[in-house]
Amino acid sequence: MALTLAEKILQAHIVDSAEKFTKGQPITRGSDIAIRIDQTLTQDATGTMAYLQFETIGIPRVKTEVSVSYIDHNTLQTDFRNMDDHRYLQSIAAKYGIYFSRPGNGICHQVHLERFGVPGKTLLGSDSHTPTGGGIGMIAIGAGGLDVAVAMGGGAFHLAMPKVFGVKLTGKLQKGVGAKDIILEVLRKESVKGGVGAVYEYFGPGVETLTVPQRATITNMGAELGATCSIFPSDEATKAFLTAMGRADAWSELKADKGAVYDKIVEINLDELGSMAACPHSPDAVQTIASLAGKKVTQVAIGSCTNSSLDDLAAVAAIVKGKHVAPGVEAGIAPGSRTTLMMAEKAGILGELIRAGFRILESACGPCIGMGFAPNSEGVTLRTFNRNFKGRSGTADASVYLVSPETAAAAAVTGVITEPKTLQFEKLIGEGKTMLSGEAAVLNKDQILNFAKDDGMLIAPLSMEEAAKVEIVRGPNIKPCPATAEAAAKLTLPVLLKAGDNVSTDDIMPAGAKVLPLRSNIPEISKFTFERLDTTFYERASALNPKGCFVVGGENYGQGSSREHAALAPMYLGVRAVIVKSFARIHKANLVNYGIIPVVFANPADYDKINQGDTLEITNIEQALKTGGNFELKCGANTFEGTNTLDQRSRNILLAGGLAAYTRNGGQ
Ligand code: MIC
Ligand code: SF4
Repeated sequence: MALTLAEKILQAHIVDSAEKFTKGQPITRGSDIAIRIDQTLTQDATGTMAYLQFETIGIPRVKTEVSVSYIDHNTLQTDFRNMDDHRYLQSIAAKYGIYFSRPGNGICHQVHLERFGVPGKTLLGSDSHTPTGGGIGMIAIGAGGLDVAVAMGGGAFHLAMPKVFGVKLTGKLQKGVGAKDIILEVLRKESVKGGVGAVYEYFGPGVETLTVPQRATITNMGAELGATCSIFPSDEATKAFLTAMGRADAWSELKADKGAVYDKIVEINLDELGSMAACPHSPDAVQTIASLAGKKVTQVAIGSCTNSSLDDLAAVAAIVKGKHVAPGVEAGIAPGSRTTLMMAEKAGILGELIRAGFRILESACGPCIGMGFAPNSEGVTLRTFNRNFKGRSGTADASVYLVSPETAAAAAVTGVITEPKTLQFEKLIGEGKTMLSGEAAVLNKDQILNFAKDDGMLIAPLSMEEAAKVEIVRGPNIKPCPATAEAAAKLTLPVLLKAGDNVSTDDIMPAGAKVLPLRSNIPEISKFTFERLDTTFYERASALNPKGCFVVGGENYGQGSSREHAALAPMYLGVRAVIVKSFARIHKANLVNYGIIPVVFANPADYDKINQGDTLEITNIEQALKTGGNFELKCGANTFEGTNTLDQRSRNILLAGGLAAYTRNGGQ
């Protein structure tokens, strides 16, 4: 039977499955599987909690092939806290056999693609954009830090066998149109919840026209579709990219079988694709640039793990060449990695950007996560990033448009939203070629190799003997992870918050320069829980604690980031169950890991029968967790059902009072 590429890689990694299956035959979609994880990555904002959990597992060294700890989020050091976290993470990496990517080396996903990614391997990362690795044919999945800690300890990653959606690309991108426009088109068609429970697999003749950085832009933003991950085949373009990175040995050819069957197919003709933007405040609010043209822009930001490769910087430099940033615009650029920055310097791209008036920001997440470069009041900012949730930029009333580097560059020099194809420019990088091939290439192979091979900002794991001598360094802001509550037989509690659709983890636990330094300190960070939706939540929840409360929400609850703080802090404040119309994948898993029961309205219309402040009863928690049957809910005179969407392992985790307790009791 012909299999998709995603199925082939998943099958090769299955260590346990609920259903008996024959290798080479499709596995029933939705059935529970457990896969071996070859590589892990963490970043500093989620890493401290992940490693605090990892320490409690009590093993001397990680059991993965490669584990990397990146510092890229909390690099705005306004006091001791962030650098204390960096030191803690560096000492943990030294002690447990983990690579350490020092601050300044770049954004985790970009660096991982360049230095560690291997086609056909599995990667689990404590960051929702880990699927970037799908750009070179990896099954790369984002997860909560606790799941990543378990994987570092050699444990499997549990998931429901995803559906595989095919995206058939034909034609070739036209001048001024970028890879970002492809994924924006997929988002326009599929929405921010279209990919829940699915992998997007790209195929068709259009694939070979795309470079690895372009493919990585697309797989990166598969996270915004709610997908488990996205994947491209590993082909000649992948080989060229890995060769340029001095890692030709890592390459192997990977593709779907001829005649592979997809659960559905989305078709995009690149010849016909135009420039697009995701309008405020959702990555799927996509419109054509033609329909927005002429709108005044006050800020342009280029970078993030989505669009910060050499190709991206070159595309910007080509458009701004000989021009200046318009007087009404502030423009900034954050190259994705130190390698990219060095290559951009050598190729003359950096000089062109500085000359044009771009502010050069460090190679880190920066403005993407509200760490500086916030827009002005009511500002209009064009960003090459992947998320535009309200307030994430640091300015609550700003309008954030997500666009390609080409569109961002065009607005930077004209001061208004402009279709790049209407401007005169020459591409600096050969069309459809990798950055090292073709006459139009900006750097030759040897020049790129020189930079790529300089791993001076990566610290390799120590020998077992050396590692045993390492002392862990813990700053005063690093507090232990709080314990979870035990499962209750039934609960009668007030609904402390009723929220709408598409609540993001940024809404549940904001990031930004003020809050991010508290990631290692749950009691402190919990003061910001739901701050964006209701500034009184913390006080009201604290007054009720330890009795507890419920939260009610709409569709796609918990979309966005993998931050487990969006489960940990509510847990710490006494939230015992979250009842919604539907959940985003990672957040639902994080709730389970921290002992909060995720319940789904069996009839979405029942959502309207509950008001904030009502007392709600879940009458059969223990029984539902033991049997897998539905939850029974009572609110005043109304009774209704909550669908039990939990697999057996998740139910056992909840019965044990969370993943840490479950693992301590010998659970796998
Ligand atoms: C994000 O883009 O929202 C983040 C910050 O990278 C998060 C991780 C975090 O909250 O630390 C993510 O995408 O998972
Ligand atoms: Fe960093 Fe932004 Fe990417 Fe998250 S989405 S990893 S904050 S660059």
